[in-house]
Amino acid sequence: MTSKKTIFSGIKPSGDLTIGNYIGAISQWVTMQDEYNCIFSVVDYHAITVKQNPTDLRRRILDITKIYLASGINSKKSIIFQQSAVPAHTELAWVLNCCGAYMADLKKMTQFKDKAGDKQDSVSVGLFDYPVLMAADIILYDTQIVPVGDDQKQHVELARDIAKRFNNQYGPVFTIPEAMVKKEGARIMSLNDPSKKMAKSDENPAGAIALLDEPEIARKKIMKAVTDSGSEIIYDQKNKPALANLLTIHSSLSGESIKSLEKKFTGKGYGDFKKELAEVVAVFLIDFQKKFNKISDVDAKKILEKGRKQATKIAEEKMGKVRGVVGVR
Ligand code: AQP
Repeated sequence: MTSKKTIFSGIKPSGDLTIGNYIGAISQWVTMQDEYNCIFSVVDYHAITVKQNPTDLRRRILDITKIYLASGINSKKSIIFQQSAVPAHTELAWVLNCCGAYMADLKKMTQFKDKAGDKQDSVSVGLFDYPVLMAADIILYDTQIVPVGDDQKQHVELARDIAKRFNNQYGPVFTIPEAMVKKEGARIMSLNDPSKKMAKSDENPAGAIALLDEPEIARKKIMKAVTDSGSEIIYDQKNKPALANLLTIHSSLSGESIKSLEKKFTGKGYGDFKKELAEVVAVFLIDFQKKFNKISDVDAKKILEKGRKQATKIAEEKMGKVRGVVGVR
């Protein structure tokens, strides 16, 4: 590896990827490829923290790989690989469970509380422990920067704490990572409920636009999106959270600034704005899906295999050190 800083990030194949994943994560990664050593993973072991259909899971792993490529992740510049193909991730997660992670940390994780709701005693141990596997994913590669949406900041903070504790006990084995969160589009909200994040595993598909949604269906979802009271097109996160979310989506996909959108829609209403946004989203999806459909499963598998070899080399070297300092094989 060169003297460039290292970036690691990933997405779990737990549902169909949304424009939230694209705006908050993938589009940011694309622009970082020249400046950083980039490692992007399809983090499939994270997906099985909740029940998955194996056939769908296998399909989604390839779809995410193709989505990375269609978005502009270049396998000549970046490592693209499937997490479960590099066993060092789960091995390190176990070591960190024992040497670095505390129950109290995990109990504080808001994503766990949101996902488990009132079923905390009957969800899988994996759902509770998933931030430790995420910490392993990150620190295995001496990652310096983790580009994530704002919802994942807390997990990166935890990875830092775990790495520091491990280093305090065993010496300087791991680099301490930092989260990098984009200012705009860091959290795209549900189209039904602006207080909830747009999520790929949302049970109600009307709240999210999937990257592989039919453009006509996406158009209808935008037209049906909830709006706030009043009619003026102004960005006001506090009083007009639904409109603020739609303006962010428009600006992120069209490249037009929110200020210029406010100006363009002065004197016009929500209907006019939604119509234009529906068009912006449909045009984006048509173009994106054209690129996606050009990539075959065979090509995606070849890229994952190349990435597996590259990632294994780095990960095994680090695991060798970890096993040594801990005192196992
Ligand atoms: N709504 C969002 N807005 C901005 N960024 C988002 N991300 C996810 N949703 C939004 C970012 O995408 C990456 C995906 O990470 P993940 O799949 O490992 O986990 P996640 O954050 O739990 O994603 P989802 O879509 O919400 O999945 P489910 O519903 O399965 O839990 C991260 O960088 C995240 O910040």
